[in-house]
Amino acid sequence: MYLSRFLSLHTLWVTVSSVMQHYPSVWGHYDVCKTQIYTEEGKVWDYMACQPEARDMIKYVKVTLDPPDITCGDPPETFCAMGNPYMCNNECDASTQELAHPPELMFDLEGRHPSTFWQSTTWKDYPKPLHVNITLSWNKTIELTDNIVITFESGRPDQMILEKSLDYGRTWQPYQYYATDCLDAFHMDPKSVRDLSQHTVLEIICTEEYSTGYMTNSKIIHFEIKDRFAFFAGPRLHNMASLYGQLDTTKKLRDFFTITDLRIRLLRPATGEIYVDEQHLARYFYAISDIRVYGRCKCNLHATGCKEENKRLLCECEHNTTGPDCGKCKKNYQGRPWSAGSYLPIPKGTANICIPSISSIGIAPKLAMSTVSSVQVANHKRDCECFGHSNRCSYIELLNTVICVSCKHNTRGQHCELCRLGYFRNASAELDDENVCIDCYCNPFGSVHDRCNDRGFCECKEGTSGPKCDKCLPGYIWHSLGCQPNVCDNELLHCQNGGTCINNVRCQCPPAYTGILCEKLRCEREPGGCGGRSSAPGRAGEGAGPGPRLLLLPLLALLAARPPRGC
Ligand SMILES: [Ca+2]
Repeated sequence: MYLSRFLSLHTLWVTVSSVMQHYPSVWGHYDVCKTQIYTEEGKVWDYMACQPEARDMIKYVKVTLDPPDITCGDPPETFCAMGNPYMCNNECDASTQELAHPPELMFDLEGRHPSTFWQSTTWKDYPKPLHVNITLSWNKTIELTDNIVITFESGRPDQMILEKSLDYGRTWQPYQYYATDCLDAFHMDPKSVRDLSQHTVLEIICTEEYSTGYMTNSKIIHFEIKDRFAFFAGPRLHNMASLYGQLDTTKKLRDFFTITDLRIRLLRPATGEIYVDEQHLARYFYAISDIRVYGRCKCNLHATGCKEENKRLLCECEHNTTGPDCGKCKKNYQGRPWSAGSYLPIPKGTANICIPSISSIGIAPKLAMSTVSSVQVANHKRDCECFGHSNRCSYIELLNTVICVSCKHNTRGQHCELCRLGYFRNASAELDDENVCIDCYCNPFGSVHDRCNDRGFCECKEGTSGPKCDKCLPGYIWHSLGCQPNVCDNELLHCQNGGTCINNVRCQCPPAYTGILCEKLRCEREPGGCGGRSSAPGRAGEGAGPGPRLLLLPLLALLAARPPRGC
């Protein structure tokens, strides 16, 4: 008794602890691309989805300013103090280190006092706009993992657009608009990221939160990555699995957080007032002390390392992949098309490794199709990936590919990843579940065939309805062979000449009438027809036609021939 209780507790603990070790509580898993495991075939590699750690991406950035001569100090000029706009004897001089404000001071180590900062020329050409584009380029796709933070030394600009590029600066899309008055500046209603939801998370908004003018104490502007993550992962990002699941299945969402370049478009400096003080234009300029961008190299879940080589970031690709983003299979590893790794199933994901090209793994090329075990194909089962529905694969020379054979559990396809005809995908089961495919159960009489769509709906014959085609549309009635149109009803198809509709399938006609709706005189079908008698063929509604009269004649003759009562 005690022993069995102990054993069951022990079993429970083993189960719980094995589950626990698969669910790391911190964000930062997917940090291993492969491990060695022992199987009956010996030591083999077990592969999993992996990604580099998130880090400070500013170290690797290249900055470009447009116009190129927009930095102050060449020639030297004076500007008004940040805290006191009427003290206008500060100097910017590019040729003197202490008085110069070059762009690199936006990216140096902060924390010292006073801050180091880049500064533009003043707005001396007013009313011509003071426009500056600051472009940050990585020459590599980056996935953002934390807020973009820009710290101004001047007041935060009255108007600014943060833009992103995904194609190395060829095309740009807005990320967020910033203005003291969104409606006036960009014809947009002001919004905060907190006004968004899971469904509107990709909306590009204009915010007034960070543009409160010259005299405000706060100097920081955010682009809120974490608040957007929180719509999926919860307020403290405790459910990253949910976010990863969404990123895996929604390309648009993944692309939203992916960049190669950022562009800060400064459109109007902080004025702090409605009107620009034209007597003191040295009050107006842009100055930025710090820009922070955190993210990770995008390696398509095929690398944990990302190194700088010849001033360019490159993924250190695993899983037999190559390219700056591990975006293709290595030479001799093109046994199937390249595919990005997947975060699913949580927590180890799916590696989708590139497998050796068939010619490089010693399969006899003369075979048009040969059934071989996974071990023969490439020495480990990974090349025979059948989601547990088969353990046998074939090599098809013509396609130069390996396919699963004898897929069980009603599956089919190269990796037993599809359902057999007559079955549909169980949306609540994983691909490796034995119950992944459900029988369509199409009614054999009501359906065109036994196949159904991905929601289990069958294709119905005329007059038939219902997901399984086992119901009849109005005007139809189920016979032994499916739905047939009603012969008669009480609406459109009336039985005529006094006929009665029986179960919608036939009219029971008076003896003198015949036809589907009792529309014909029976005598019309007899030899000689209806003779000289009125043969008005039964018109609809003509219940009192010649028929009843014809019936009455012999009856009256019979009555007349009867002897009087009482004799
Ligand atoms: Ca700085």
